Amino acid sequence: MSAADVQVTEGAELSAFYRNLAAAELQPLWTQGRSLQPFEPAPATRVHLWSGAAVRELAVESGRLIGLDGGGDRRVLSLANPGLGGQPYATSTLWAAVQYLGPRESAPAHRHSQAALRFVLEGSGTWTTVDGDACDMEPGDLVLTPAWTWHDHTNGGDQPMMWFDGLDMPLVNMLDAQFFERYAADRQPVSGHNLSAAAYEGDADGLADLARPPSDEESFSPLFVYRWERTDRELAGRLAVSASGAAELDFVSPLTGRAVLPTLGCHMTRLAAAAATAPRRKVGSSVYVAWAGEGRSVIDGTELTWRAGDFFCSPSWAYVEHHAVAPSDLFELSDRPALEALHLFRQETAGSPQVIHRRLGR
Ligand code: GTQ
Ligand code: FE2
Repeated sequence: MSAADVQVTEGAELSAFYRNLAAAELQPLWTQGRSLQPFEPAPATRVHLWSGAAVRELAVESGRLIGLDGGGDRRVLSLANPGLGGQPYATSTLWAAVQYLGPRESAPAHRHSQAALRFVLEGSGTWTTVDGDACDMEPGDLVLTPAWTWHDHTNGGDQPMMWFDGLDMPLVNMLDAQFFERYAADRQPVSGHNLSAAAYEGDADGLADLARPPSDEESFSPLFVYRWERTDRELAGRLAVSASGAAELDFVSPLTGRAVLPTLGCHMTRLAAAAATAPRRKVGSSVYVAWAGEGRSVIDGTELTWRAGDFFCSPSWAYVEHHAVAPSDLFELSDRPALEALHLFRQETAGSPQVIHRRLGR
């Protein structure tokens, strides 16, 4: 028998071995390449911008074409990241969407394991009832519907209402941890209006510094609505004493000083005209709502030009820097609290701005 014959025998034996592995539902690690253990996060999520004007127009059209009675319960358009193979998710861990509620419409009560929050874009006269507390929604307000709280939305006014929804949907679904329940009636009973807001008015306003004291009580904030007026005032105060022209805050629980929800974090950045943030990268993704102003952000070398109303996202471990052209406010939704809870969070700041290698226009 020649050496070549041995090779052939071994080759055939090896092929049979791989076939037997597959038949036994086994897979070798050694054929997988680096994809299972990349040297650093390798997200499928792409840097992307959704034009606010385009989203708004289609949301208005959905209001004209789609009823709430057809079993859909919510008239919602999700921001679908082009890197996620057609899944309706903004990033690998975050659901982000625009919800449209016409005058006198109401979206029925339900609850789910997925935690949700709303950042109000436009309209007035609508409230979200959260476990009996009817929270009025005005532009710039942040409204929480924590996991397993009953929630329904009612537009009692004559203006259409639009808000940004953020949920931990992909994360909870990936963990196979989702439960959903419909309330027996369209609306739950209201015990009062703006109860949590009244309880936490005053000094304990739920807005604190980036560094927050640890606490092991309470999984979510008992304050369900963070009024724009207070957010704005807090940002203005911080900007007034900022040397960089940038002011940032985290929305936190007034009880614990921790993130508003165990899986979702909310952050706000205010920039004076021509001010910028340093390039930072963190584990975990974010979705941004350009709430005011105009500017550009550089995310992993891709420059996005935005103005008020636009939405964009950053993948895990991508360097992010924001540059304001006009005085600007950016609302940021992230999965940071989930990563921190799992001790997977890291972040870094770079010394110099990124080199731009691609531009995404709007
Ligand atoms: O308003 O309850 O965007 O349950 C996705 C799922 C909104 C809501 C969404 C939801 C809701
Ligand atoms: Fe919901």
